[in-house]
This record gives sequence, C-alpha cells and structure tokens, in this order.
Amino acid sequence: MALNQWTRNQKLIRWVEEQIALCQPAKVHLCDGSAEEFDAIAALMVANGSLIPLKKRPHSFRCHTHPDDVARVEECTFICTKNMEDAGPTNNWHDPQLMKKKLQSLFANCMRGRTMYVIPYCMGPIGSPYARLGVEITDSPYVVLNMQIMTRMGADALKHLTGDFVPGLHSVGRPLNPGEKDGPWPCNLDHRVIAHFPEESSIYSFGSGYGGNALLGKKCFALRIASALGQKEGWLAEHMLILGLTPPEGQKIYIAASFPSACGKTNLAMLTPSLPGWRVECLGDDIAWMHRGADGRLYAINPEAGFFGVAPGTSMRTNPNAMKTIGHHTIFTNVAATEDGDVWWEGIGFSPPEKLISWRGVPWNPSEEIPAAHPNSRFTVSAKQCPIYSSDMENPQGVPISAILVGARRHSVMPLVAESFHWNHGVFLGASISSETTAASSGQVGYLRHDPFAMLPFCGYHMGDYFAHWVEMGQRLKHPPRIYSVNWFRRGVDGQFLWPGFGENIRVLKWIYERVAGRGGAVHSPIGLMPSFDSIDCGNLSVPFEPLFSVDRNEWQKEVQELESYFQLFGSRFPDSLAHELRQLKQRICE
Ligand code: SAT
Ligand code: MN
Repeated sequence: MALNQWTRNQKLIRWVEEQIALCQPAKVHLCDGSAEEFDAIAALMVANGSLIPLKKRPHSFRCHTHPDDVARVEECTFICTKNMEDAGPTNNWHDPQLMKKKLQSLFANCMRGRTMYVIPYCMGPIGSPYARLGVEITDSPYVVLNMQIMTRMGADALKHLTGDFVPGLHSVGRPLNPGEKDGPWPCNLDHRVIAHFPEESSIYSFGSGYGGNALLGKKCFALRIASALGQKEGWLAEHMLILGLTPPEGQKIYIAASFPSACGKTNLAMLTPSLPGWRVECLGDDIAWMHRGADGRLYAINPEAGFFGVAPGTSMRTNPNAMKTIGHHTIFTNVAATEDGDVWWEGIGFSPPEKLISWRGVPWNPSEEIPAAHPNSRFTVSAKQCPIYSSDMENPQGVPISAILVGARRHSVMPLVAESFHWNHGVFLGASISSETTAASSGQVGYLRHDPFAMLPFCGYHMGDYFAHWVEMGQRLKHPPRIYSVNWFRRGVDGQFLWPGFGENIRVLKWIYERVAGRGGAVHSPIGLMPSFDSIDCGNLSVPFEPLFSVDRNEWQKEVQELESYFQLFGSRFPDSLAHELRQLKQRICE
C-alpha cells in the first residue's frame, strides 16, 4: 500500500519518507496490527530460524538474542537536551546536534537488504484523553511482534494519528550485502545508542534488538519521553504497576507501586492472596501515567497493553496467574527449551528434564553451573490473557489511586513496610530508595545503588526537578494518595529472607487498605509509621516481627549520611522541602 493511502497525516508521511531515504530498506511494510500480519511475520521468522514454535503452547514461540544483547544498556542510553544541566547528574547527556550528526551517519543505509516496518501505536486506551500516539520504524520483525502485544498497535491507532506523535527510529544496525544471508540475531554491539530528545519528543535506537532498548513504546517513550512531557504538562509517568484490591467486605481501592526492574512488580501486580476473601486485579505490571482528576484525586492509566515479564523465578507457587497467562499466545526470549517443545527456567517449580536446550540455543550442561535460562529472560504476553486482568485497564479516565508503594530490594536496613507521615515525607521516601542491582540491566548484579522511585534509568530530565515535580503534584491534589515504602527482601542473620513474600504480601496490602480506610493501627518510628504488632494480620505465619521492622540507629545514621552526600548531586535543584525531610529524619534518628 502506498504511504499516502495508508495515512493522510502529512507530518507522518514526510517523516516516514525521510527515514526511507536515510535507511534505504529493500522493502517497506506499513503495519495494520492484524492477527494475519502477526502470523505472516512470525512465519517469516520461523522460516529463517529466528523464531521457534513451541509444540506445548498454542501459538507461542521462543527465540534467542545475541548473547551480549540481553538487557538494557544504560551506558549507551542518552538524554539529549540543549543544556547539559537539564538532563541532570543521573543521566548520560549528549549534545543534541552532535548526536543527530552521529545518528545520521549510523542510520545511513542501515536497513539495506532488510524490510522496514512502520508501526503506528497508542500508549493508553485508544481515545483516552491521557493516551499518546507514537510511530516506531524498525527493521526488526521481533520488535513488530512484541509491539503488537505490548501496545495498542495498528489500524485503530493509525485512525487517531491525525496530528502529533512521538517518532521512534530503531535499527539492529546490520545492513545486508547483496546475496548475504542474515545471521540469527543481528545487532551491532560496538555502536549501540539509545538516544532521547525530550525537547522534541523523539527517540532513536541503534544496534540492539533487546526489548527495553528496541520496543520504543516502553521505557523510551512511556517513561523517558513521557516523564519529561509530564513535568511540562503537570502529570507523572512512573515505573509502577497498578492493581485493584478488594477486601472480603468493602470497596475496591487501587494501588500503584514502583520497584526497580526484576524486583517483583509482575508478581505483586498478579498476586494470589493467601488471605481468604481478598481479591487482587491486575491493571498493569510496569508503567503508570498519573494525572490529577477533577475531584482532586490522582488517577492512573497503564499506557501498555501487555507484559514483558521476567521468566526465572516465575512458578505456580510464586505467580500462578502469570503461569496461566503465558499458556498460549506468548513469545519467550532467552529461556531454556525442552526437547518436546516447551520452555523451562530456573525457579519454574520443577526439575529440568534430562535434555535441555539452553538460552544460547545449545544443549545445556548442568555441571557447568551456568543458568539454563538467562536471568533476564522474558515472556511477552497480552494483559488480556491474565486470569485477573481488570477491564478497568480500558477505562479512558484511569482509576483513582489510594496508595503508592515505593519498593526496593534491600537485604538490610529497610523495614517490611512504613507509611509516610505526609505527602512530602512520602516523596522523600521515594527519593531515598536504594536497591540491589539485577540482571535487567547490563553490568554487575547485586550491588546497592540509589534508584529514586525506581526511575534512575528512566527519568528523562533532571532528577532534582523530578523530585520538585512530585512535591508540586502533591500540593495540587486535594486527596493525595498515601505513600508507603516496602521491602520484601530483608534477610536475617542466617542470610535467609525474613518475609515469605508473594501471596503473603496480601498481609501488607491488607494493613495498607485498613490504613487508607482510617482504621489500621500504627506506631511511630523515626522513619515512618509502622504496623503495630497486632495490626498486621500474620495469621499463623511464623515470621519474626522484630527483625522485619527494626530500625537500627547505627545503620540509619549511615543511611542518612549516604543520603546527605547523594542529594548534594542535585545541587540547587534539590527541593528545600526534601532537604527539610532529611534534616528531620536525622534529628529523629539521633534523638
Ligand atoms: O527494560 S525492559 O523494559 O526490557 C525491562 C525492565 O528493565 O523493566
Ligand atoms: Mn520495568
């Protein structure tokens, strides 16, 4: 189909024509998002060996990425603003003009011998006043299939694409010479660049085929670009799941919760409560866009339509809803495979069969003690397949948020849960988050780093301004949600987790529910309000209360010192109100 029959949007036509001229693809495919299109592209990939159908799961596939292209690459991710200051001290900054020059030369002829796919998509329910449109151009058929699952992609989005949109250009960065056969997982490891231009809301990604670097609707648009838009326009784009929580008797509330990548957002979003009568519904597992409603409450939509979840550790014990979600119509990336056409990963809940194909696509040898599935292996699946999917996800106005959780992975210091004294103290709790790193980003795993609101890799502007924006949002809300810090990962002296987590996390949610309803008991601690011994329903769980909630003054003095030096990074852009919270904390700790 000709471009001008596909759309009448002149800006879109011009932009696509420019990218064709620049990238010189062999063919152009204008995506319609249909099931037939998905099947045809999947068939092409199956034919060239890059996608393998799974006999045991209807309409599902597995695939492998290049062994060195398995996670987000933060060191290759840039925020390009005219003034370096505006990207802030936590982002890699690049001069926009110089970056554009570099990109022009990287993208020149980069799609030679390949098909260029043009993907129109909508982040958020189509027609919602809070939804935003994007178009991704890519030469990766894997990206097309994933975008079809992860976003509202295709003809419907295109109908709404009459005006502005966020353009995103992606290439694996490996042009093909005439007669050259494509490799199994093309990428260009030496020239990876994921560049964001928040001042013009555009994205360029070169050289990587991994999800978070290549599915541009997700982290690039829905977090980095959207957070910068939100700051300008008065809303929030956050790395948060959204869930609905209904008690045995009483009203449903909605909760948003931030945790760094691979710290259990999907598990919490799909929680199966261990307490009878409680119900959790899933509205999203990764990203929330939140705005002020006319009633002065904070409302959230999930801009995504699917889950790109971490496979290892997912089992019928830890997340039965996820296991049921991925029974069909799922793409698995970098998992291990069984001989009879199924998938396997560490922590799936049963031993591997004798013969297994590792995530690298070769027979797995258990004696080598390297994981069969990559620790950051993923499943891509539509949210609608989740047994506790909530149709509230399609509500164009979003859902009112009663509580915000800011979580981290900390083996010590942070208690299971603490409630902030008030909004600014809650923002302080979010700003103070540090977490142990995971395999979701390339680099060392398990070291502690500051990760405010789990947004360190995703905030598209100066983090000091981001804190100020949070403070300001609270001032504009008549009924702001309560803010809680949570940590499921605290360990005892024996090195074992103190809290069982997963379905038992409902006990923490129950306490939060009761607090929100104005009933639950709490005691004052220097770092926030904590459940009193009898206000958290531990039933007959044998968990040690004291070590889960203890506030060690020595540890906390060090934490305060660390925060004092970290917050200096933000200079004059660090809000006074948070500096005040830090001073107050110091006083309470030293009392
Ligand atoms: O970056 S991804 O979207 O691929 C996954 C994550 O790190 O949350
Ligand atoms: Mn994430």
